Amino acid sequence: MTELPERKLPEPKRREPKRREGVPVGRAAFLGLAAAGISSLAWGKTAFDAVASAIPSGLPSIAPSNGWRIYSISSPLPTFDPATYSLEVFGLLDKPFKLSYADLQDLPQERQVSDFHCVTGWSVEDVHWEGVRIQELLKAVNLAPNARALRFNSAELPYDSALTLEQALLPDVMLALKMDGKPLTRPHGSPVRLVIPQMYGYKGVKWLKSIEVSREAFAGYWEREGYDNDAWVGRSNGYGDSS
Ligand SMILES: Nc1nc2c(c(=O)[nH]1)N[C@H]1C(S)=C(S)[C@@H](COP(=O)(O)O)O[C@H]1N2
Ligand SMILES: [Mo]
Repeated sequence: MTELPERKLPEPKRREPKRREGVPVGRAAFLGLAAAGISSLAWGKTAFDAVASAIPSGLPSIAPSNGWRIYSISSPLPTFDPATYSLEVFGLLDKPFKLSYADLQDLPQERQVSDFHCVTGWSVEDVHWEGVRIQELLKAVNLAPNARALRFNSAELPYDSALTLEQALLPDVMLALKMDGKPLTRPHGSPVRLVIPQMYGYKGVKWLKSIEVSREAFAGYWEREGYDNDAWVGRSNGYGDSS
């Protein structure tokens, strides 16, 4: 894999998401984000891929290519120390709790193979994930009657996203500790990232630090920039019948 220099790479779009009141989208958001200095790292497979991925919406599209791009909103990337890491679960539940990395590893681990899609048009097929179902995580807790959603906070501030409980409990949603048979690497979000194959990649918070049980799935980092809360692959953000 060729390492490319850091470049300004806001989440570009091949198609504009639905316009929302007061939320800048598309070209304007691109310029605004670039001006604010928000950057992403792209380690594409080839320089061509990286250039293709950096093309903002509105320009002629290049056929999407496959392979991971490493995305982040700040640098340096969060570091992970197994001795001190904890995943905190708090909010609308009877007892807030923290799990160490060892605690997470001690929970029943599930495996799945699923495709990964970024809303900007690149995909990775047949990713092998291993980790903990949300169901398992919440097994022993009593949620408050008004609990309806989970907010996932990254150690990479201010990255976050949220799912309704119903979405979070889909059978193929997991907190992944391993990717393709190995513990998550730092660029991919070590020690744990959210995986929801039926939604676009921006819902999958890397460097997961805490989960807040809340009343509603309020807008996360990219959602505040105009991307859909319900990020169903092929039917959100202007794709499929959502447009
Ligand atoms: N903390 C954090 N999580 C994140 C992002 C990010 O910038 N920061 N980018 C998201 C987006 S838009 C995508 S497509 C995937 C990319 O995963 P990768 O960096 O492992 O390729 O991570 C998602 N999770
Ligand atoms: Mo993405």
